[in-house]
Amino acid sequence: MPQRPLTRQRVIPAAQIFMGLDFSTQGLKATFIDAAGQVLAEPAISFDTDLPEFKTQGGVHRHADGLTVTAPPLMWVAALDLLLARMQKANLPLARVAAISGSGQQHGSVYLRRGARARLGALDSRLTLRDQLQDVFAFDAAPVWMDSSTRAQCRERDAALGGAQAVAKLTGSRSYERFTGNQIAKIYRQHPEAYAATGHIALVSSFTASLLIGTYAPIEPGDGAGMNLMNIRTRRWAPAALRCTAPGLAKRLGPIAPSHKVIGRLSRYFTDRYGFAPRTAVIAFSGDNPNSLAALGLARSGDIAISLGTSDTVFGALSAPKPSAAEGHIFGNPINPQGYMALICYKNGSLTREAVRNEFAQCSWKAFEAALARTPEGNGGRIGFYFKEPEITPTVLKPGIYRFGPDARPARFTPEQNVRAVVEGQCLSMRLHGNNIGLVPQKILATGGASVNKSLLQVMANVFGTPVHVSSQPNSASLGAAYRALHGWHCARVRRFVPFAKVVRAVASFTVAAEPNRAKHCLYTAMLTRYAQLEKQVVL
Ligand code: 5FX
Repeated sequence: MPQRPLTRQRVIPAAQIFMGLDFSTQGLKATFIDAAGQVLAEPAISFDTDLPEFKTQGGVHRHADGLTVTAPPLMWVAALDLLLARMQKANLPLARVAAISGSGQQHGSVYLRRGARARLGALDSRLTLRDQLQDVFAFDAAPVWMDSSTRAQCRERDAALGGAQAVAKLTGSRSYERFTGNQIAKIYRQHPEAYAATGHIALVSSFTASLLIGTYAPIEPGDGAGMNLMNIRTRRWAPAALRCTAPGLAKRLGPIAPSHKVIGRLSRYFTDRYGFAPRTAVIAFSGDNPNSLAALGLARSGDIAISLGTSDTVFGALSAPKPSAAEGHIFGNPINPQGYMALICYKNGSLTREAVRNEFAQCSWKAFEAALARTPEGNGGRIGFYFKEPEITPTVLKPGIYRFGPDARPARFTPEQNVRAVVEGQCLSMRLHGNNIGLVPQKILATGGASVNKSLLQVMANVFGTPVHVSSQPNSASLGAAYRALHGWHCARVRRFVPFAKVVRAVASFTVAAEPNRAKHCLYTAMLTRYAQLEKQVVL
């Protein structure tokens, strides 16, 4: 567990520290910061290896239909106790934590039986969370963001609300398979008895916040926008969107609360069992992408982040969003209650690059980088599409790999050409689809595991024609949650909303990792038109 010495805090009274938790797809991380925003410690666990009894691969269960992907919610419950116990053992000063906020993989939903609220409020600190909560779920499998099984429900939503563009205008995105409203509609149709037994539906973020406060936590507008149920402008549930999903939904979802709100105090379970202070504040939890936006302090329109992780995402802050049925999402901005963020999401991120590496570069990133270095920019006109998973952007339900030669006809690639094609294809797609929803960068901040890969960042800089910066702090979602804990705690203390940048000054520092080469950028600009044409062929 990496642990740095605690530094003296500078801005607000001594000794207080802040914790961000990130329930990501693959594991649970925490980031501790002091009041000046300096990172103190970052303990983490992996679901696959630390909780092997749940038998997940990459934190999920993929079902035989190739479309359904779920995770056991009890695993997230067990993970919380496990990580906190490790923190206690490592003597992290939990009693000094003034506020906690958190992050969850977006879109995933948890279905709690009637009576679960009372169970959350009466936890016995001598027993584990897992032992006390194993029977509170109406479903022991939570659909997650990788699920693509709700095409029928998406069609029904589009039809009920006046078409895909109308859904996008109302909720910020057209109907997407992984969006929670469509998952709820599927569960209601397929398991009406279990839906009837469900008293509360939470997102991964609000569910894990509920564990901490001992009652149902509200949903927050950054994450709530990933449901196809919230009016993106008013940040309230859209009655028409609820009506076409399932009956009695408003009371099962509960309220939506601003991102900086103190939603409760840490329950006695955690103060008694782990030694947190009795009045530790819990600030609304949000999704992983909105939290990463907070970590990067993205405020200006030309600053774009590209997160290279299990999912690849391209996102940035926007003041005047134009929701599009064609692609992309508009979410609430977690650090600006009036603002928005735009996001493009790819399911074929790190796992797909890894699959190409394993097949064509001897399972080694060094060999992968060397293959990139040996091949010319533009790959001699070759373009490849690698959908190892059903894809979100563009919508592709059937996995497949498509390779085209310079004459736009199907072609065979050498191992090295495959390596270049996967990287160039992903970067071209990000430029194409990002531009379509107003994400036109003057500067790119790259985060996530694969942002250590210099050759990949060089391709990115050349494709976009902008410098690419990286942070020394890769855990952006848990860091963003820690920053938001500090921000929410400060707003509560002064009893008004204070601009995020005034409270969180020490946003992670960045260094330039790649500068664009003008000639190569021109080459990629010419390639983009061909890429867009070929993409239409593979999507059909
Ligand atoms: C965003 O819309 C996504 O679906 C993914 O980035 C998940 O949030 C990954 F956790």
